[in-house]
Amino acid sequence: MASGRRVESNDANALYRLVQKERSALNFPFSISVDGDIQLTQELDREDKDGYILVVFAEDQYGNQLDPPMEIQVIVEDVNDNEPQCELEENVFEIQEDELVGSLVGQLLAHDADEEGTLNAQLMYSIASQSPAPSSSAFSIDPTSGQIRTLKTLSRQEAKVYQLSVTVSDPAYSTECKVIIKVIDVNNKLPLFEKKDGRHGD
Ligand SMILES: [Ca+2]
Ligand SMILES: [Ca+2]
Ligand SMILES: [Ca+2]
Repeated sequence: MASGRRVESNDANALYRLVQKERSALNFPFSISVDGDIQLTQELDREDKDGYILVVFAEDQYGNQLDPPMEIQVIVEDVNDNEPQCELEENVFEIQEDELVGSLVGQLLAHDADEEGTLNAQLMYSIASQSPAPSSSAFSIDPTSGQIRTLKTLSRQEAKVYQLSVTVSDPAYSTECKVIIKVIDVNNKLPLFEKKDGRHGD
């Protein structure tokens, strides 16, 4: 940040003027003192704007330029001030009841508004709870990708629908995302074909 930065003209009587190079609808959060000190006038938020180009003019009392305008680039560094967000209020997945152990059920999608590729936006996934309460856990989640897989062969007699609460965390914050997994019966379609064919399976 440019807080505390000073510019100095060779002319001791120079008056300083500070403008923002690009047009912006946001307030311009910098000012310059008579001594050429650049100050921050309000808190910066990288998620609103991640950089500024300031132009400093040194002028005499008649507004004539004493020096060529000086450009100062300000990069707003990220802080972790956003908690992870679930992309959907409810993630609904379906899986057939005879799928092999380890089958992919779906991928939970979450988002973090902090700077991509940094720890501030690095998300970790873990299953906080499963309903109906398991005799053994039915699902696992990959901590980095959010991919949910089966830990056992599912049976509709055991449960037709599972509800998972998944904790999604960055290094400072966490949020809970809801996942609904419907267990689909594949066998109930077969008798229809058998009747049409007039044949009976074993
Ligand atoms: Ca922010
Ligand atoms: Ca964050
Ligand atoms: Ca941030």
